[in-house]
Amino acid sequence: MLDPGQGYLSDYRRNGFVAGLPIFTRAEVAAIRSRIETLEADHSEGAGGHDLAQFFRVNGHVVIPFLAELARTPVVLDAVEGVLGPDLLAWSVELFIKEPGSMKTVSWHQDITYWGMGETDDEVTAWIALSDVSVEAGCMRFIPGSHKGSIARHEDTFDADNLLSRGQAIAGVDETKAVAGPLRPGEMSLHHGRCFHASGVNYSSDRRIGLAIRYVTPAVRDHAPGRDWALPVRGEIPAGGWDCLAGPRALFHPADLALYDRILAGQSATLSEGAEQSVGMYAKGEAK
Ligand SMILES: O=C(O)CCC(=O)C(=O)O
Repeated sequence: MLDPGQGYLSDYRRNGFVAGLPIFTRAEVAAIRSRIETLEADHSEGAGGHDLAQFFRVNGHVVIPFLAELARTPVVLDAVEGVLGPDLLAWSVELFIKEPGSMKTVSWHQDITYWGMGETDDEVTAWIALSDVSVEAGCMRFIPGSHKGSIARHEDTFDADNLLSRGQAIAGVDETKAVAGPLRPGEMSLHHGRCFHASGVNYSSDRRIGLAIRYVTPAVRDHAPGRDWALPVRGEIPAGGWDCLAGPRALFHPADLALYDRILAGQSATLSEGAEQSVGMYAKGEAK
């Protein structure tokens, strides 16, 4: 387990985020990145009516075995266990890729706003840099302590250059209080589901690649409406609000693709609640 004496837990609790935790060596990062880029080279068309970019952006762990494996990385789970306790599920595995020269950004938001999890403290994102995620490359910025408040009002922008599904944004964030969380390749940040965060354009000459794994505890959906799915990754998962996944059978296995569709339909209903236009769930040609 990462040593709580290193201060990462007290930083996380005080600020709602912590950055710079060492997870993968440079060689491990290169191997992971190469697997991602091989998938891009060989399977950009995706499968089952979804292109690869959509799988990368949402729930890739349902159909890509390698992404499910990454959600079980012991050193990541050790760090997350320090925050959430011994019983853990991975709710989503996502890749945030900003190509050099693209105008993609992420507006100020709190993750759990539209996830149907209420205002829980029991969700955390482990975000691992698979490239040099410097300030220049558009690393995340956070507002320290913002997780201590409630969910703020978000406005939908549906901006095509926004990587969020609704382009949702919190108005009036005092950016003078923002703290950047640059990460070297292989380093991780953890952020709380109510911590305000955003990220800017990638001005570097390399792709900026982040692997975001969203972890929850069994208790999170006990009082939430509707269905949702997650992958048990550590400890004991008592009967609760989650439909549990075992992980994909093989890359793009037809049964897993069918499950992917069901999960997307369920989550899309939750994510779209209150929106004035349809929420694309990152499908090709729709607002990302
Ligand atoms: O990768 C980014 O720039 C933003 C990621 C993010 O908002 C998240 O992981 O919650």
